[in-house]
Amino acid sequence: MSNQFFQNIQLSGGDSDDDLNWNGGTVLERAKPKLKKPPMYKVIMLNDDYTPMDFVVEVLCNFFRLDPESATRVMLKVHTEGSAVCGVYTRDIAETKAAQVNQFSQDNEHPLWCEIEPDDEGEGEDN
Ligand code: TYC
Repeated sequence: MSNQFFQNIQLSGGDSDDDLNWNGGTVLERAKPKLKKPPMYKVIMLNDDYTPMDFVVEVLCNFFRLDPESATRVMLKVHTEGSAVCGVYTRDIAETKAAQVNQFSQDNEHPLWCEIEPDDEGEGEDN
């Protein structure tokens, strides 16, 4: 028997005469679950010279569920450093959030822009 929970370990018989009545056997050992964490993506917000600061804070509160204090901190980081991470998500969610922000900004005639990039942090630390 071998499945996702157990793996067979084959025990081979030795060559010595003492082993004549034993021709090997099987034991089951608990297998490591083969679960992989999904690759994660950062949503990165870019600075521009035109979008009003309170619009950026509103976006960070509404799309990234930040409280007003954290949203203000992230907005000021983007403003002073050029970009900042708004959140880290699976690929689908990161793409959706970036697209929603970019559409909402365009609808409101602001050049505010988000993009996504792979998050290398924590890679290869499954199980
Ligand atoms: N730099 C903008 C201003 O001075 C504010 C701003 C902050 C714009 C963050 C975009 O992602 C941004 N009004």
